[in-house]
Formats: sequence, structure tokens, C-alpha cells
Amino acid sequence: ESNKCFFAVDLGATSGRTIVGTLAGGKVNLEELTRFDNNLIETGGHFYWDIYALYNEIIKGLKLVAQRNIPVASIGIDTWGVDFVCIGDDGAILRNPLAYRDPHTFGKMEEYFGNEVSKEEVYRITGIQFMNFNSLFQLYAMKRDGNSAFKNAEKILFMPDALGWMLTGNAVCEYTIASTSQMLDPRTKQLDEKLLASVGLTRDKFGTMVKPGHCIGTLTEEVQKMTGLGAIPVIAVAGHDTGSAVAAVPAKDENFAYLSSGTWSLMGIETKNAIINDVSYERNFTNEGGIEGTTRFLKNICGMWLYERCRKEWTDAPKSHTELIAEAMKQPAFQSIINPDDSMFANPSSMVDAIRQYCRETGQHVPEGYAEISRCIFESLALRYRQVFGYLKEMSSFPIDVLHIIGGGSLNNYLNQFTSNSTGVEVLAGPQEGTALGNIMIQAKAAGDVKDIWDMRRIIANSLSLKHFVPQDKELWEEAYGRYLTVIDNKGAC
Ligand code: LFR
Repeated sequence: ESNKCFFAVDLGATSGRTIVGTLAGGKVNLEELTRFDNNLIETGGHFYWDIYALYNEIIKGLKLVAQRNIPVASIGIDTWGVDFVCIGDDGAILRNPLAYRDPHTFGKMEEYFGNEVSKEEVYRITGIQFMNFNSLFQLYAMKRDGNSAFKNAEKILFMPDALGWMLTGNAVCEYTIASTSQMLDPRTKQLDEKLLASVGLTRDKFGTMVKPGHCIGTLTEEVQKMTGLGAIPVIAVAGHDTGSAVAAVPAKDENFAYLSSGTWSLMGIETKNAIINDVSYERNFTNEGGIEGTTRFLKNICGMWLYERCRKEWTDAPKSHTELIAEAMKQPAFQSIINPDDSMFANPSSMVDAIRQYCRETGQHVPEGYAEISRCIFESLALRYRQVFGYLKEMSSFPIDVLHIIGGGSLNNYLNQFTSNSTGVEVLAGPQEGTALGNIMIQAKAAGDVKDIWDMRRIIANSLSLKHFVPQDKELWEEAYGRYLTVIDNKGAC
């Protein structure tokens, strides 16, 4: 068996990394080459992504590969969902892409349902949960606002496809990322013409629809010259980060749930077919496209976003997560409970103030300082997890034996324990770099080095040791959950 290296670019909404994965002896090993911030750029009343800075970070990673002579077999890029780049008929990027936290879509969903296609029908076609920032509503808002990039777009490429295009010159529309747009029909696996038409678009505005594993092309001569690499192929992986992450869940059989824990917490199950019915509609669950025809039936929960945003505001908090979290754990339990998914936390100018205001408005102790606020965030998240886990159990056709927590958030052992306590299920934590592992494994499959998703999961499970948590303090969490329900009910829960 040959040792093969694959280069993964994993871009999240707050940070990105380039990683080399090596497959040898039935194991996979990761080495992080670069890690960098991905910041929202606020200007002229809007929030943008810096597509050029992200591109440059990829180039930087590739230069390191060349300098160190790492024999990289291919490149794969995954990013957060829904956002896209508009490209003009001269092949130029038309403005930096708007970020999904931009308020231009606020209130637009409701307007869309009134003017274009009803909410029920959009769900029946796509099976995608309603979030104001789904591409469908972003495009609608841009059309209504006369956005100049939208007006002049010859091509619209989702974020990983846009970066793939910058590296190879070829434009594709990768299936998993396209599914996050709320314009794709999971039955036909194509963008839906009626929904496209509702925002004035046709299929030819997008790249060719491809499945994960497809070779997009090879590095352009421009990129080869810049980096010092040869004509390395770029593979469309699961371009949606959550798609790559769930492919990497080290589950041993199908009866598992996952929590992909990063800026967002994505909690769900893997199914063979989309679950689109009255209950899933009511609960606002999504059916995102996965690799090998799998579906991710899940719900978005606001994850580390609150904590990450607060950390930027705290000037006196310890820099290390471990120390900060240890301080939080010295605080009394359940002093203040919030609904992490309340709309007031979507993108407030001060997250600390927003959390304090929530507690004040709901007549609770108003948390002071980083330790109390962190404790409030983690406990509240665990309570929200329990609520969503309850919905999942109601809708799952199989028993859920274990909850796999993957992603950066899986390093928080206190939160892992809280999650096991609140949900009453066994938790297995790890890998931290689930997304990059999935990205790499999909490339390995395209290279013929792994067989299928279960082969990937076996190799990943083989390569690491998972942390194990069992439920504790049942009564305490039961009581807290009762209070959580009262709080969110009084606040008008979503
Ligand atoms: C996670 C993620 C989620 C998606 C959100 C916004 O990084 O991709 O799956 O709902 O970001 O795009």
C-alpha cells in the first residue's frame, strides 16, 4: 500500500486552515500547515467575506507544500454553506461576496413567501430548514435591492466552487454545497427550475452539477508558477464543511447521531432519504446532501458563535480556552439560562451586552464577567442540545445509541459532559479536525485508496482515540431543562 498525501483547505466562518493528510497502513495522519482568521468585513452598511484574502491563504499553504516537497496527490476545498460569488462575463469577480450574517436578508423570507413561492412549497421541494440567509433569500434580497454584482452576474459560484475555479479555471456546482442554497431538489439532485426562476435565474448561471469526488481540473499555470507546484488536480470534495465533517464521524454502525461543533452546532442523523413531512417542517429540520447519496437530517443550533464573539470583547479573560473554561466551571451552576438560538444573538454589536440583556429581560441573574457568561453559554447550549435531540429521537426511524461530537467544540470536555448529562445519551468526542479528515478521505476515495464512507470511518476510528462520556446528575439537568423551557417560552421561542 502506498503512502499518499492530500491537501485540504477547510474554511469556517471564523477561521480557516490548510492541512496535509497522509494515508498509510490503514491509518490517516494530519499535519496542519497554516491556520488563519476569517473575518467579516464591515463597510458601507454591509458585511462581506474577503475572497482574495482566502485565496491568498490557500496559495500560502500550497507554497509550503512546494517548499517542503510534500508529494500531494490532490487538493480539496470545503467551506461554510450558503454564500456565493458573482462572476462577470469578463471572468472578473463582481465585488467581494456578501456574508450570510449581513442584515440584507432580514425580513426577506416572509416577503419572498408572499410574493414568490409559499413557505410550504419551498420546503416540499427542498426539505431545507428556513434560515433567513439561505442563498435563495440572499439572491431574492439582492434582486430586490438592485445589487450590482447580482445584476451583472454571468456565473454564480458557491464559495468552495469559486475558490476551485480560481485555482483551476473550471466552474462547477458541487452537490453538497448546492444543497445548502435551498434551491436544490434532493429527489432530482438538481437545482429546481421554479425556485431559480423565482429569483430570475436559470441553471446555466451555475457551474456544472458534480458529485463529491469529481475532478474539477488541475492548477492553472498561473497558480503553478506562483506556488512552485505542478499540475495538481483539484477534487470537488463535500464542498459543504458539514458534509465533509459528517462523512468523517467515526461511527461503527448506522444508529448514531452527530453534533458537528464549531461556529455552528449541527445536530442530526444520517439517513438514506430526505425526511420531508409535517413534523420536520414544524421543527424546521433540514435535509442536506451528503456523499454517496446520504442525507444529513439535522438542525442548526447556534454553537460556539456566542462564545467566540464574547471572547473578542473580553480584555481580561485568559487567552487559553482551557483556563477560561476552568474559571467558568468554578461558577455556580444554572444561574442564568438563555436560548442560544434567539435572534438577538445572530449578529449583535456586542454579544456580551446581548446576553446580559436577555437575562435581564427574563428576570434572571445578569451574568458578570467572562467566567459567569461562559458558564451561561455552555449550560444553555447543552440544554438546547437536549431539546433538539428530543426532536431527533421523535423523527428518527432507528434507535440512537450514541452521540458523536466532532469539530473544534469537541475539545471542550465540560461541554461534552454537560451534553451527555442533558441528553441522557452516551457521548463520544473526536476527532477535532473532522471536517479536514472528511475532505481528505473523499480525495482518497477519488484516488481509489479507500472504498466507501464506512471504510473512511473505519480508518478514521483506527487513527485516533475517542473520549467517552456517560450521563450524570440526571435530576439536576432535568430541573434545569424545566427552567430552560419556561425561560424560552416567556421570551417567545423560535
Ligand atoms: C457550518 C455551516 C452550516 C451552515 C452554516 C452557514 O460551518 O456550513 O452547516 O448552515 O455554516 O453556512
